[in-house]
Amino acid sequence: MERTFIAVKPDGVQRGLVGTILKKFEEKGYKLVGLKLLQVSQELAQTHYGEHKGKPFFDGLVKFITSGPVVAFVVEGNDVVVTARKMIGATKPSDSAIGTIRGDYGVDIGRNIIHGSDSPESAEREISLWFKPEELTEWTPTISTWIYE
Ligand code: IDP
Ligand code: MG
Repeated sequence: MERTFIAVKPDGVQRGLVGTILKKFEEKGYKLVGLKLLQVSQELAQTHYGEHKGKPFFDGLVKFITSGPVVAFVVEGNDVVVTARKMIGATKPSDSAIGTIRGDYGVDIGRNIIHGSDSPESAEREISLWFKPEELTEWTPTISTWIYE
């Protein structure tokens, strides 16, 4: 089973979209294994977005992601990394299909509601950056046999 890291960014939290977003992942059939609300530090923001350091939007991105609480969570399931990215939509909301999270709720690339890991390697890195091992819970949903053959 694969895991991915998802974060509802400060705009998503401020707009009251946390429940809506969590519901989409729950209804899809993914298992929630970690969840928290936190104020992101400068250090965490810069490390998380390290690949974008030096780009023109980097400072604004760090300022934005540290501007208010973020809801971070980890979901588990078959092919969850790639499927979560499909559920999230393209980086630029105007390129995101209607029905995706960014396509339905986002307008501006700098306020695109949600983050999702872009590969299994990024997911591992981001999960260990945002969560301590003891903050992730192993459990078996009773509905598992109705989601997996
Ligand atoms: P992703 O979130 O879809 O993986 P990335 O290219 O990794 O997209 O960029 C990370 C985040 O940086 C985006 O979600 C967006 O919030 C922000 N970002 C990316 N490109 C721009 C830009 O051109 N202007 C403003 N913000 C940007
Ligand atoms: Mg990215």
